[in-house]
Order: sequence, then C-alpha cells, then structure tokens
Amino acid sequence: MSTVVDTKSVETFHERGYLVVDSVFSDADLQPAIDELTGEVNRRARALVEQGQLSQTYEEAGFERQLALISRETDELAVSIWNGVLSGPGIFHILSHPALLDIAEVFCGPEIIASSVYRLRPKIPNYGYGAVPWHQDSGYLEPYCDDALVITVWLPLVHADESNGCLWVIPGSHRFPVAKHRLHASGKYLEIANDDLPPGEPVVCPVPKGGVLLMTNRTIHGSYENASDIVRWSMDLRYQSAALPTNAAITRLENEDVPSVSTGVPAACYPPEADFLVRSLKRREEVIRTPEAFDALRRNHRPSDVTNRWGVNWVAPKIDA
Ligand SMILES: O=C(O)CCC(=O)C(=O)O
Repeated sequence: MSTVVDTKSVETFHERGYLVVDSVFSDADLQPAIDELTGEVNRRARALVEQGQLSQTYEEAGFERQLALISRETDELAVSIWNGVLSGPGIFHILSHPALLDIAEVFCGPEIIASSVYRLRPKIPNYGYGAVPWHQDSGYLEPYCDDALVITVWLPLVHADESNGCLWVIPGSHRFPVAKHRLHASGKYLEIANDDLPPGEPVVCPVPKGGVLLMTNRTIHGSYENASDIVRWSMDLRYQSAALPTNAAITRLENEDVPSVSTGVPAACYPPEADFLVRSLKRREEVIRTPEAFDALRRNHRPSDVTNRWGVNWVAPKIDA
C-alpha cells in the first residue's frame, strides 16, 4: 500500500474522479529529469543561436525561466520537446519511481503497465496552444478501454497553480459516459463542446512541485494559458493494469485481454505508442528496469492506429524516440 494514498484518499478519488497528492517526490527525485531537460534545452538553444534563429541561449535564467525567454524569440524549441520526444534516464527514473508505482498499484493492482501515452509539457507564458480544452483522456483512447481504469498522473516540475496554467477538473464527471469529442479549432486537440459537458462546477487543481494530480481516463479536465513569467513544466503519465489490452511484449496470464480482431480487443488502449511493464509479481523478468531498455523499446515500437471514434482528422503525434 502506498504511504501517501490512504483508504480515505482512495474513496475520495473514486467519488470525485481526481485526487491531489502532495509530497510524492523529493527535489532530489525530480532533479535528474530537470537536469536532463535543461541539458536538452541548452543543446537545442546553442544550435538555434548558431543558425542565427536565437540571439542567446539564456542559460543563466535557470530551468523555470530559460525557455520562457527563448520562446519570446522562437517557439521552435518548446514545440520540439513537447510530447514524449525525450526519454532519457531522468524521465525513466520518474516513470518507474517506486513511490509513484505504489500509488498506481493501489488503483491498478500489482501488475502495472506504464501506458504508452506519456507527455512532457513545457507550457510557456502567454502561448495560445498551451491551453488544453475540456476533454477526457478516453476521448483519445480506444473505446474498448472506456470502462477500464487508466490512471493519469499529472506531475509538475515546478509549483503549478492557476497563474501558470495548472489543470482544472469537473468533479464527478468520470461517472458519466465518454462525452462526444470534436476537433479543437487549433487542430491539435480533441475537445468536448460546452453544451456536451455534464453538470458540475470546474475546480482548479494547484499542485506543488513534488506532488501529483491523479485522474481517471473519464475525468473531464483542461487547462488555461500560462499567464505567469515562468514555464509551467509538467509531465503526464498513464498507468493501467496489465490485464487490459497492451502492446507491451509480455506473457499474457489467464483472464487477461488478448488483442484480437474477432473479439474486438484492440492492440492497446493507445496503440500508437509503446507500453511497457513497469512493475510485476508474476512476470518479474519482463519488467523494464533500465533507461536503456526503455529507450530500446520505444525505438523498436511499431505504432498502430487508434480507432477514429469521432470521425475527425486528428492525427496522433508521432513520437520519435
Ligand atoms: O498539462 C496540461 O495543461 C493538460 C494536460 C492534460 O490534458 C492531460 O494530462 O491529459
């Protein structure tokens, strides 16, 4: 059992569809990822300076401000590291951190798949595309997984609050079926139109650095622009039981879903990206334990399409590991 999520918190999560948990990570836990991202920003900034697209690298501004200053001149760098493009050891360290897996185990059981959909979001100040319209993660996933629990862990690498565009959720919205999604005007996101939202007052979910916001795949959530002067760095990770459809190359156990066209079980809840077994009692030797193995599985993954359930022209981001 997790030491940070007790029985009462589990009840709250199931009742409201979300839960903020403070103090999951220490600064030392997050620092390798922050160093990795800083190194990547520096590397890409130097290249842009050399190409004459950026006046300076702004390295002295530090993690929270550097990309904000760069983005006043060009958004190319921020856009280039959006999504799950980076997958170094610091990021793997977070994805497979025991404190996080203890939380995932409370909700998903002991055989845990880190879902393929992992995103890094450096939300830069006053940037329109940073705002994410109302949606359920299930809007992006295979319909088969609508009634299963794929838990989203939203994890800021800086203190996140209303001023820098933290998440908002509609409490209780996870108890409604998956709402109709349509293509957002930006073409980058799916969204639920205001008229299709279930009843409920949205609540803002500030999360301190080191904390996480947990949501179900049916919890309606979104975020507004970052109106501060720092970058709202965050990651969103997803975990599910290994009994659900998964493209991780693991032994299937009795009563676990086996992908099949005839039974309608899809290749994974989100087939475009690579799942991996991150904790297991029954398949210990199949757990991905090193950043090198993580990187290799991402490189070797053959993406397959997700069902176009909304009949729109939304194209899953292509993640080049
Ligand atoms: O980070 C954000 O602003 C949006 C995140 C999100 O929509 C998600 O994690 O599903």
